[in-house]
Amino acid sequence: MDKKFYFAGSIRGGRVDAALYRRIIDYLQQFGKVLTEHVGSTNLNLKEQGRSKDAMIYDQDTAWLRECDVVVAECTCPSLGVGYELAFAEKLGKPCHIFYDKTKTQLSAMLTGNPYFHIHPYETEEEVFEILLKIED
Ligand code: 6K6
Repeated sequence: MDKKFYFAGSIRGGRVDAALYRRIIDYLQQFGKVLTEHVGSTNLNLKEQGRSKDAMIYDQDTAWLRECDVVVAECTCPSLGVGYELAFAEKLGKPCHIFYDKTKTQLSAMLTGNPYFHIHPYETEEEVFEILLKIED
């Protein structure tokens, strides 16, 4: 059975790293199915869509968090939604791998201070792929 990944990355928090998300999603697809492929899309509608459409997003994403085997989050660009998803995934007992570029940001102590999370600071994009390969071995 293919592994199911939940990839989390900033949407309304800012799309500066969207192309990197796309490359990580493409890389993960060799190991299984990425449930949240849209996070790597380069032409997203970032506007609030009203409570009912946003409620559909929330319902779908929390269902995918329940369904996934592992969460991979890229956290260089801070995002309230990604922080929420990580806390939600922790409560579900899902393994969570958190990546951030340590030359660009400092991660929240609410993540680095929680021993539940697997935290992967990196300096180059190649390191991200090397770590993902080790995780999947
Ligand atoms: C349609 C197509 C692509 O995106 C949309 C509409 N927006 C969202 N769709 C699905 N998931 C979303 C959307 N907005 C936020 N999320 C979830 O929250 C994603 O799983 C991201 O990991 C995270 C980003 O949160 P914010 O706070 O940066 O938006």
